Amino acid sequence: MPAVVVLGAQWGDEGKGKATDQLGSRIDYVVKFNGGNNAGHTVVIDGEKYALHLLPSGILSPGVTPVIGNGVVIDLEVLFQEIDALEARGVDTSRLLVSSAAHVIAPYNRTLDKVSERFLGSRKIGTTGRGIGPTYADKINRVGIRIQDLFDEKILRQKVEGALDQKNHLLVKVYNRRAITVDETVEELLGYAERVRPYVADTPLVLNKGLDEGKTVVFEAGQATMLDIDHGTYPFVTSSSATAGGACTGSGVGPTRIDRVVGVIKAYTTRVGEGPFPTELLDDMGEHLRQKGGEFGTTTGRPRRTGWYDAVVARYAARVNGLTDLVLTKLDTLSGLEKIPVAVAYDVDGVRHDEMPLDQSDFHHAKPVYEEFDGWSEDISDCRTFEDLPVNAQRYVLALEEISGTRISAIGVGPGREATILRH
Ligand code: 2SA
Ligand code: GDP
Ligand code: MG
Repeated sequence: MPAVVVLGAQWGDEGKGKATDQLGSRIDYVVKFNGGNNAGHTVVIDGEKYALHLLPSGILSPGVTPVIGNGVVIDLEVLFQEIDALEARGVDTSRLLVSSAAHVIAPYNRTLDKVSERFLGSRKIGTTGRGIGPTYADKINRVGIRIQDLFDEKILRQKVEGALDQKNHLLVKVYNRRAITVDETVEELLGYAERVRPYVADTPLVLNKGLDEGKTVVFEAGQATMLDIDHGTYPFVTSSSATAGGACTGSGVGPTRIDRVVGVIKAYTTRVGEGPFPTELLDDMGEHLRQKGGEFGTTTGRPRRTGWYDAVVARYAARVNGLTDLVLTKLDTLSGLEKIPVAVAYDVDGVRHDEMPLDQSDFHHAKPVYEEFDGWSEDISDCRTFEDLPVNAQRYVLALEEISGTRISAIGVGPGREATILRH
């Protein structure tokens, strides 16, 4: 499996970090290709918990080269906080490579993210407030700051001046905030230049050469399919390409080189932030899943919204990503339930939709059509083969595989690296 994309098939927090980390001993490079420190990936190794944001999950495996690709947006302060915190715990971060074309989250973009959410009020997106949207907007507007700009003060100053011309107008006139100066911004960014320099590399060249030599590369997505800027529940999405295509544009590796696309999917569904969520449970059962599954944001600590598995979403994710496999996670959270409903289709104003409605406003009031499965009472966290699972858990997995249209090649039964059942 020389080139494998690992991405989220729902609204994020499916357990991509664990899935990527688990491949650790068999891979050479892990590339993060989209998003930034809005991401939160929790990995548990020998009972020790690591929360990663900007660094690829591969950083925890000795021998893996972690790569921050050109599609990522980097908050330099957070990058070095994360590096320092991992080094203090004995993790070697020296192999890290950073693309010179990755964009930098300038301090004014963090401010703009927060004030614009406040300004939107009830129409807010529910962002993580990390400056992600405004930084990608700058990239598309061609006024962004890239890592390579940190090494030429003249160019950096010109770019910051250009960007601040527009931002200060917004900040002062629309949001009633103080203007941000070019000097303070340039000084802050330049302060990181020498520290980041040793990590900077021509990452598309490194990765393509690696593939030529038969090395194994994992492309690790942040966020997920339903939060993708093109394929997600727009406008309640993040501002990057979290789907399989993003792995190519965000890393500089072409689609002909990708061998497998693995969708990580929870045995139920969660979402954090605003936006439509047809199978959401606003009752005690929703609270039960949140508490039992520990469903709180890895980055912001926000309670996650919870609901049943949605096979319409799973099939959609399979289609837009060309999934070859699903990794089903958190099956253990469902232990102890008598019945487990699964959405197999939607009802929109009396019309059955077996696939995702074309129109977002239909999706906003889609009502799930449920099929119910029998639950199991046993604790499954020590199961290590499919046959170890109670028969109703096996039936549930096989039913999800069938209605989702993609083989389930691994099953998560706990947060630890070892708590996984491999099937293919
Ligand atoms: P942003 O900040 O512009 O990317 O927010 C836009 C939407 O994307 C959602 N989003 C996320 N959803 C799930 N998990 C994310 N990472 C953290 C985690 C989130 C946290 O792992 O738990 O700690 O709150 C993530 N990042 C962005 C966000 O909620 C908005 O709906
Ligand atoms: P990511 O953003 O997709 O990497 O996911 P997060 O790390 O934000 O959230 C997933 C959470 O579930 C983390 O706390 C993981 O440790 C945990 N986790 C992952 N797989 C499993 C599993 O199979 N069972 C249980 N109980 N927890 C899991
Ligand atoms: Mg997460």
